[in-house]
Amino acid sequence: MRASPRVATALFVALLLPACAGGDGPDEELAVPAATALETEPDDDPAGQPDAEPDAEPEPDTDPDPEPTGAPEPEPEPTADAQPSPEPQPAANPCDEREPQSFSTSVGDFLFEPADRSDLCVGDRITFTNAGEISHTATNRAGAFDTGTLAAGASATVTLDRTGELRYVCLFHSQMNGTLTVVG
Ligand SMILES: [Cu+2]
Repeated sequence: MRASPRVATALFVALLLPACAGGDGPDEELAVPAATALETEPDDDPAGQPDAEPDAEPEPDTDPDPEPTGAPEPEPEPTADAQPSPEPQPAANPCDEREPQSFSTSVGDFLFEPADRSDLCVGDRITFTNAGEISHTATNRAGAFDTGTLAAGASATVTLDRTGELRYVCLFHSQMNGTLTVVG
């Protein structure tokens, strides 16, 4: 029942091999946790990287949005429509295109010549000159103007200060009348 030398050698070798392998084993086991520790450390850095990525993404999103949504193109169209409208306005009032003017009206015995004038403007002046032999007036009863009494050869100038059809008469001779039309 005694063990042969070969068996004893085999047992010895069997004991040595595990011993040698066991010495290497603990070193490898220690190296493995060290590697895992290094892997956990980099996790902190990646955590910072994802934060930077989301910050950069919202910026490009906001920039492209205002450009396409900014609709300055429709705005010029309404302005183009508004431009034609102001053009007819100056044409409607010729008095905006000229300076005040002066006119002369002859006052005869029992008539004004010319009696009527049109297209007058505020600021225009009318000079009435009595070319007759008796006194007359050119009077707007609404108070727009009044020459007062004009003796033979006398004259007076009135300035138009309002728009409208300004009728006037001679206070001495009701058959003497005329109309000054002030348009602007
Ligand atoms: Cu008169």
